[in-house]
Amino acid sequence: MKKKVLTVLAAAVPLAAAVVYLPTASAEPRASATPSPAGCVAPSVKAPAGTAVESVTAARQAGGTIQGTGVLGGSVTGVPAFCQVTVVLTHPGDGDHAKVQTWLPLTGWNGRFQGLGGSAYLAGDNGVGLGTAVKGGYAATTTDAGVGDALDTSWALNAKGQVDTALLKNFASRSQHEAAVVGKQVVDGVFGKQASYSYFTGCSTGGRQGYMEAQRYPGDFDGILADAPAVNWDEFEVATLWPQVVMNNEKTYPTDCEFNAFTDAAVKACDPLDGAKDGLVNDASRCDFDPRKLIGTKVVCKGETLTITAADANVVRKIWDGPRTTSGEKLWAGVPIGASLPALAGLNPPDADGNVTGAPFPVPQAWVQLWLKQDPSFDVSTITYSQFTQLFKQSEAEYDKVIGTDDPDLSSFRASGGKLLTWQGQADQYIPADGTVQYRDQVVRQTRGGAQKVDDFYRVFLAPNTAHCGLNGLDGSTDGLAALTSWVEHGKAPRTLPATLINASGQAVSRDLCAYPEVSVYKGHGDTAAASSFRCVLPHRH
Ligand SMILES: [Ca+2]
Ligand SMILES: [Ca+2]
Repeated sequence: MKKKVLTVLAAAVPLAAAVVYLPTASAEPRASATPSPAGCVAPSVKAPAGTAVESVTAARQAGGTIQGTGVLGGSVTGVPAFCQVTVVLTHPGDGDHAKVQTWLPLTGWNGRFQGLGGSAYLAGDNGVGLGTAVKGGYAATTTDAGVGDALDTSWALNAKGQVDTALLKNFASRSQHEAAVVGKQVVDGVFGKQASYSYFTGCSTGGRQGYMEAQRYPGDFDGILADAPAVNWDEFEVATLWPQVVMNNEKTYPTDCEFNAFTDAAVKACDPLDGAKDGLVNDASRCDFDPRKLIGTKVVCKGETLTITAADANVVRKIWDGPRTTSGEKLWAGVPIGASLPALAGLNPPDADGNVTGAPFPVPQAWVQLWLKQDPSFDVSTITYSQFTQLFKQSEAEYDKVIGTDDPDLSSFRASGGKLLTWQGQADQYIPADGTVQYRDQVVRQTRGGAQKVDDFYRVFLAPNTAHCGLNGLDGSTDGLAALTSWVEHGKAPRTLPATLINASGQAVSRDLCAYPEVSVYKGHGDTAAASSFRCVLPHRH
């Protein structure tokens, strides 16, 4: 289980080796002068408002292969020599120490600055993203926000056993902004020249941080690439525990193999609804598969023949439907049809007596135990349906303003000329894309001129059959940063986002991802493996 968790979390790290780079603007050397640092020496850094600088150090690094730190690991090869500047910040009185790292290429700087976000409970990058950025010519900055690794939540509670609100604020909102302020100064100090453009990139927690920047610190970045964003944190972080709550309350624990039988059947049934049997569910909103169709079906799991029961189908129906109150009011989106079910509905191996128990995904489990219950020993398997509703509402009441990251007022970001670009997999097993498009719909409602005006500065692209942060290399690839730099620097708004996707048969196919709310439909002729056989249209609502 742990290995699986790490594999999917690692998907949030741009694995350079696995990414197929399309011909892009970001890969071109910039024509303008590219200053080299006079030397790798610690620059003077003015403390961002509310902070004090504890130390500034600089060290020349040889580059080469960079190994990612912590549980996410990963590596990037061929990184040129760089200057590493480390600035430690504190918020006086809070006793925190946030480490802001900036990596500056010693040669070939492209004139751009890039801030990098984190994954799960990791606030920043583990080195792989920084190395990839330097390799691409960027000067790059990240911060650890004074917290821990991706699954390290030891910082959640203070010595009194209460929520450490200072560290939560670091993680939720302020440290990323402070890193941007510091990183830009470091670039200026080391190169003797300000960056021409500044960008932010992140997926999952990193995506959420990008949205927080756009909402609260609209002047920090010219362009923000915020993928599969963990916005609506207060809601979905509880909602992702729902599959476990369903299994425990229904006392039914389908195996991974049985869950996958439901997903495979649904994908197969929904594939042709978009006009092309291409192994992709292009319009997920049309996919409405009744899990009861599988009752009585026999599936072979690890050599054993199992029969799908009505109880199994009921569990899947509730997980796809998503959390509801006991009176039937919908609380949040469920796991999307087509997304991996065992990711959140994982099981522990049977004990000596053959009893099976759920293995909750550690990220929402920690959120409930620590930030909601303030009790690290709280057993999430005891949560009833009515207690689930209470936890969900508690999370909204206490944390919406802290980490919800769902303020639809992007007028200042828009006025500053910023561009916000997002892609997300429609088979995201951790963060349903429904929350992301719901946010965009709210921005549209809030913006005079509606969707057309929003398209001028904020676009969302959905990727069929793609898992959480999957286009970073596991499920396919796209070059969102190239599209973003072209938008920011040349005013070319991306109408589509060219991508490589992996269809249900495991084949790589090219597709132009459509800007939400448009969906991809088959033209009726031509190779279904080619993007040119499809076009983007507004979906038929039904
Ligand atoms: Ca299809
Ligand atoms: Ca909220």
